[in-house]
Order: sequence, then structure tokens, then C-alpha cells
Amino acid sequence: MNLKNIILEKEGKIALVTLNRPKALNALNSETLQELDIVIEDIEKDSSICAVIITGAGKSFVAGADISEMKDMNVIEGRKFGILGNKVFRRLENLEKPVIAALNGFTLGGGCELAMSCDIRIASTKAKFGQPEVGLGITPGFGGTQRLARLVGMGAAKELIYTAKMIDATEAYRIGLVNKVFEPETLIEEAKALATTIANNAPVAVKLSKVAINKGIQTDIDTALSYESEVFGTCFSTEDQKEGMDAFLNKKSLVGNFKNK
Ligand code: DAK
Repeated sequence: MNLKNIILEKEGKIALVTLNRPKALNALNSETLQELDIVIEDIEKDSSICAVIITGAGKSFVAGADISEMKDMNVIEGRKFGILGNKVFRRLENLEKPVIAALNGFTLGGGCELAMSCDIRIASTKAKFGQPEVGLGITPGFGGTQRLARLVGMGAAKELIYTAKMIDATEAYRIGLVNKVFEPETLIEEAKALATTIANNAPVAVKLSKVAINKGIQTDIDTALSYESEVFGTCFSTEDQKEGMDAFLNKKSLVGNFKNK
């Protein structure tokens, strides 16, 4: 895999994806989005990987879509760029493995939208968040108008989007945009600990939980509960369910030793 702007590392059951274009604060250009697509595909196909961490190199997670690339786009190019971004973010959101965003610094615009396409967000005390698009004459275009309101509620989402102001990690935690905040030097270590805890549980059950939550949140409660019953039933076709319950009844635990089958 020949990547210029992303580093992909694998440690046991965990994949660590580092956006690595620090000179431009890891701004998302078409090339980086295409590389992210390739990396997600690789992780999708690698059955040894059970959890993913995404972070940024340098002082930024992602400072948004690449303004220098977007500046002179015509309508067709803008649409193409938008389709690519939405495709990649949706692929990440639907990846059947849990994804943790470890937000080390600026998490702005398309960067905040990328973080919201992940399952869990943890941040460094140095991280800054915002949707600055309206200050540039555009609306959020990689899902920000939809995912932010679902995550933090309409009031907080509208305030962030309409004002285009940045908030710090404490405020992001207060409104529920991030789950936890850590000192910068411990962020990746904490992300790996969280990823390991998740990866040690039954991977199929984690995957099916993600599917049920993501699908269910889009619909009414009765339909959502039918998704839940469906995935719950599917668990009983797995070896992990049989062996996990058997281990419990024999006063043992399978945590860390599930087969992913
Ligand atoms: N794009 C391109 N380059 C960027 C960038 C960005 N988003 N953000 C920073 N850089 C570059 C800077 O231009 C600078 O480059 P040089 O001058 O060194 O060549 C370098 O990174 C370092 O930045 P600064 O010198 O500005 O660093 P500071 O620490 O002083 O300031 C900052 C950091 C994050 C506050 C500042 O860089 C900043 O405000 N950056 C822009 C943040 C922003 O507005 N981001 C939102 C972008 S809009 C679409 C879908 C989605 C989107 C668009 C279309 N479609 C559906 C079509 C998404 C839009 C966005 O994300």
C-alpha cells in the first residue's frame, strides 16, 4: 500500500490510522480522502483487526477540508469532492468494527465531521472543535448538519454551526461531542486501552451492536427494536455465544479469547 498522507499501523487486534499531512494541519484533500478509502478497505478485509483508532500527526487532528483545493472548484468539481467525502465518511461509519477518534488537536469542519463518523470520540486537553464553514460561505458538507444535531442536540449544533466559533475540549465534553478528555501525552495510550477492552469482547457481538445502534437511531422505536431482536438472534449462530456462555457457567471468562466466529 503506497500512502503519502496516512500512516496505517497494526498492533495485534488494533489498527492505528494516523492522518499525516501536518504542514497543512492534516486538511482533507482529495488524495487524502482516497487514501482513507483504501485504508478502510484494508481494515474491512483484515479479520485479525477488531478495533480501529484514528488520530492526527502534529498539532491537529484535521483542520477541515482542504481550502486551497476547494477555493477554485467549479460546481461539478465541488459535487465530486462532496460525493467522495460523503462516501468515505459513510464507509467509516458503516465499518463493521468499532472506530475510536483520538482527537489530538484542531478538529474543525470536515475534521469534526470525520470524528462524528467514528463510534467514540476521546480528546486531548489541547483539542479544539468547530464547524467554521459558514464563515467561509459554505454549509457543513460532510454530514455536519445531520450528525452534529444527532450527537449533541439541535440547540448546541445550531449554535456551533451558526456562530462558526471554536470550543475547547472541556466544552466539547460538556455538550457530549466527546466521551472523555485526557492529557495530550496519554491520549494514544488511553485510546489503545479502550480499543483493547473493546477488541477483547466478542467481535461479532460488538459488530452487531454497532449495526443495531446505527440503524436504530435513524428510525422509530418499534422498527429499531426489531433490528435489535434480529441481531440478538444472529448471535446464537456464533461459536462465541456458545463458548462465552459455556465459559461463564463453568466460572470462567472468554474475554480476550473469543474466536470472532
Ligand atoms: N485547508 C488547507 N490548508 C489549511 C487548512 C485547511 N482547512 N487549515 C490550515 N491550513 C494550512 C494553513 O494554510 C497553513 O499553511 P501555510 O501557510 O503554512 O502554507 C498551515 O496549515 C498552518 O496553519 P496556520 O498557520 O493557520 O496555523 P495556526 O495554528 O495559526 O491556525 C487554525 C490554526 C486551525 C486555527 C487555522 O489554520 C484555521 O483556521 N484553519 C482553517 C480551519 C477551517 O476553516 N476549517 C474548515 C474548512 S471548511 C463539501 C463537504 C465538506 C466540506 C466542504 C465541501 N462538499 C460537500 C463539497 C468541508 C469544509 C470544511 O471543512
